[in-house]
Amino acid sequence: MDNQTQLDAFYAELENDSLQGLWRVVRNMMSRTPSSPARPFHWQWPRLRRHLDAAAELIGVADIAKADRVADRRVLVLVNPGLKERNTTTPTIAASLQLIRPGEVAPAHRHSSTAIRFMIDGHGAFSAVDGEKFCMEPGDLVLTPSMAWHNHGNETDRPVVWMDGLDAPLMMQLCAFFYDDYPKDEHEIVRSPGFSVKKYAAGGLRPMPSAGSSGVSPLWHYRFEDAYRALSNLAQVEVDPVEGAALDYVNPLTGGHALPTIGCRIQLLPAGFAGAAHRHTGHVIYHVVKGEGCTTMGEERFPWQQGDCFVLPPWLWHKHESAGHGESILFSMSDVPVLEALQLYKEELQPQL
Ligand code: 1HN
Repeated sequence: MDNQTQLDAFYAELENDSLQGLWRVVRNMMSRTPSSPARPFHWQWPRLRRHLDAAAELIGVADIAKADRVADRRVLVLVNPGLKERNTTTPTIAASLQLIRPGEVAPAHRHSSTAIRFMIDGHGAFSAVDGEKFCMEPGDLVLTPSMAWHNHGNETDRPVVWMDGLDAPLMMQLCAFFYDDYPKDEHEIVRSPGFSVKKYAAGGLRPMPSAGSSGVSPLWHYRFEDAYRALSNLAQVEVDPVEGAALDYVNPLTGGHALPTIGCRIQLLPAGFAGAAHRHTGHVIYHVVKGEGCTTMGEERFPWQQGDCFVLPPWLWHKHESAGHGESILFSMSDVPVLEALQLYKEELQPQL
């Protein structure tokens, strides 16, 4: 037997005994610097809107519910071209856009996956989370902590669109997914409108924790009005060379991230802002709330406008610029809280040439 035949036979025997030579597979298990199947990618709003409107014509939420009673929502997932088989935006977070027609109900369910809604278009549609109804204006953020019951509805006379962010891919990877349907379409409302904001948005004063407080923020509604005022104030006194004026959504009881698995941030880039380049671990999904500009990721420039979404993979040099004629605002979701919890968050400023 020649050497190759001997080796082939050996490898076949190993496989038979559920073993593998590390030297044959190690390249798929390790990389010298962080590598992700996610690619830098950009979705433009006019196309997103067109497809959402087509989905609104073609697909009824009630029809989805009849076909498959799991997560019956009219949702378009932003599928990263590097993650087609997994139908996700990054390996940790799936971003999607959801359109709800007037009078529609997205039925109540809950899951171990943590979620957020970020309102894009429309006034006054709601998401009800564990018995409180949150009416959303554009730019508002609503949290759906792990295992919180949630249903959505639109009692206005126009369709609404928001962005969903779920850590479902991470939950699947961790094999920690639980899912339940609620026996009724809508969960009972047990709290008065504005309860969460009245109790927990105390403008820098720390509210008293309620019994059973967990690490998750008890404030579930962050209004754009408040975020914008804070951003504008900040931009008057200090603009970070990389991020512009940036604010993270936090748990008002602890000052830590609002959610354990999805880091939410909003940043204002003043007119003509040309950010310095940096790179860090973690994936970021951006949504353009306002304005026009350009983000360079690696060698590629991605010019963006209001409504667009784009993805930044880990450890890729990137920088943000805002057009000269006006300020821009970016909302983003990242897996940075997970990396921080595991002491894996690292950041580098690109050396100036
Ligand atoms: C989901 O349950 C919702 O509850 C939205 O509104 C988007 C994307 C993937 C998996 C479940 C919702 C989702 C989702």
